[in-house]
Parts: sequence; C-alpha cells; structure tokens
Amino acid sequence: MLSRFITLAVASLMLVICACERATAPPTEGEGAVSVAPEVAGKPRIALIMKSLANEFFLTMENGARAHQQAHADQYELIAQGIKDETDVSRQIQLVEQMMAQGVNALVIAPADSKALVSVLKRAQDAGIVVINIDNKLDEGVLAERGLKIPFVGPDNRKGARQVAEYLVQQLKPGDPVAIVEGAPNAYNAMQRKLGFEEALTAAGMKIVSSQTANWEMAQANQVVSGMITEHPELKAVLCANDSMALGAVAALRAAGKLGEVKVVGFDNISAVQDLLKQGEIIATADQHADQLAVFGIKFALDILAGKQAPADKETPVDLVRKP
Ligand code: ALL
Repeated sequence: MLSRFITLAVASLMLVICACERATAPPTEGEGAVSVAPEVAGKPRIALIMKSLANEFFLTMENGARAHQQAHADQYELIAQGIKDETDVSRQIQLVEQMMAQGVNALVIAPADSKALVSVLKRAQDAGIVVINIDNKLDEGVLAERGLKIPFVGPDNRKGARQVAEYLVQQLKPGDPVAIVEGAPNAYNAMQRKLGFEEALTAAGMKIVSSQTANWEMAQANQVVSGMITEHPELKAVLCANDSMALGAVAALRAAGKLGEVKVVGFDNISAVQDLLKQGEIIATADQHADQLAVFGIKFALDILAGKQAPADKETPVDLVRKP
C-alpha cells in the first residue's frame, strides 16, 4: 500500500516538473526568434511598459492602450506600467523583471535607454515572452551584438524634427543664432530629433550657438534655457526635442521678459501646449499620435501570439502641427 502511494506521489511530482519545464522553455528556433507562437492558456496577458507617467505623452499612450483593450476585452488582458522619472533606467529594468516574474505573454516597451534595456529584454525573449519595441528604437548595434531581433513600431523622428525646424526657419533670417534642447542622450529618438533639427537649420544657414540636453524634463529645460539666453542674449529660436521641454523653455523666456522675441518649437503635440500654440508662444510641434503607438505594438504582439508571421518594423505617422 505504502509503496503504491510512494510510486503515485513520485509520478505526480514528475508530471509537475515536466509541466514547469514546458512553461519556461525558450523558443526552439534559436536566439531572437520572434515568429514562434508561445503556448498561451486562456487570454494572453500583455504588459505595456512606458517611461515617465508625469509626461502627458505617456498618459495619452496608456489611455489609448486601455481603450483598445476594453474594446477587445475578449482577446487579451493589459497590464500598464511606467516610471516616475524620465531617466530612471534601472527602475524600468526592474519593471521588465517584475513582468517576467508575473508570467506575462508579451512585453510592449518604450525603452528609456536604447542600449541599457537590451540585456533584460533578451532574457525576456529567451524565456519565451514576445517582445515589441515601441516609440524609442533600441540600438541596432547592441541588438546585433546580442543576436536579437525585436520588431520596432514608431515614427521617423529625424523626419518629424526636420519638418518642425523647416517650418521654423521660414520665420528666421540666415545667420540667426538658434539653440537646441536635446532629449536624453542615451535615447535613439533623441539623437534622431537632434539630427533632424540640425539638418534643417544648417540647410537654411542658421547659426547653432548651443545644443544641450535637458533629459526630456520641463524643469531641467527651464534651467538650461535660462543659461542659454544669459549667454546668448541675441538668441532667436529654441528647438526642443519634446513639448515638456518646450514648456520649460517658455517659462524661462517669460521670466527673462523675452517671450515673443525668441521662437520656440517642440515635439509631441500634448494638450498642455495647445493654448501656447494658439498664442504663438510655441509656434510648432510634431504629432506622433501617442494614443496609437502602443496600440500598434499590442496588435503586433497579438499577431505573434496567434502564430501569425512576425511582422517587420512598422513606421507610424508623424505630422507637423503649426500655430492655428
Ligand atoms: C520619447 C517620446 C516623447 C517623450 C519622451 C519623454 O520617447 O517619443 O517625445 O516626450 O519620450 O520620455
């Protein structure tokens, strides 16, 4: 009797061990394979990992994703997470680890740093989780080094920034001194926007007298722009890589009594800049349709989870928005 019981107990234990191994087994098509459809029991759980929720851009993104999930509640569950501070890269890495521990089926992520997130995302992919990169592209060199393929969904930031700057220069004279306020230096989209600004400014013969980062943050941009106008009192325009920083720039100009004298442009088209656009305190921005960005990523993830072929990168729209 006792021996029969022991045999049964050992047999069930073996079954449990086998089941766990199956659940955690990595995809079989080699490292970085994204076309494998992981087995999903019940509705898939998709984690959306964003950056600073203090930035309206990401709230809009989250709301868009939630609306999509509610309209497709029979198809998937959504867990949306963000960090408090734009540059808190280690917190974002922890979030990915937490989502892995919770056993999500897919991760849709806007990385705060294009290089530093690659390692943890590789671990996620190795564990069989579908990973989709949105908004800010991961560094291609680092991905290639690690043998990783992750589909990217997002706009051409260089093109968007160029459009904004081309509009601005129509209101300036060749040789006018201008300055750039850059996003986080470790973010690929920040680098692309800087390049787009520079291209249009140089082509129109503007003089770039300063280019500094304010890490996407309003308060930092306020400080940076105060310094710029003290050092270059003849400044004619400030090009900001996002709207949060454009708001900081406007605050600095207002405090210095230079509003109107120095033109400001941004990027994102958040609702907080709408009044300033009307008043011409910010003359242009770029709309990258934050409400749709995560949704595109979620749709990609659902396709892969359903065993459809892995989609290639997807370029999403970015449009110039001018003073109405
Ligand atoms: C970028 C976005 C936005 C945003 C910024 C701040 O990735 O594209 O322009 O303002 O993150 O984190």
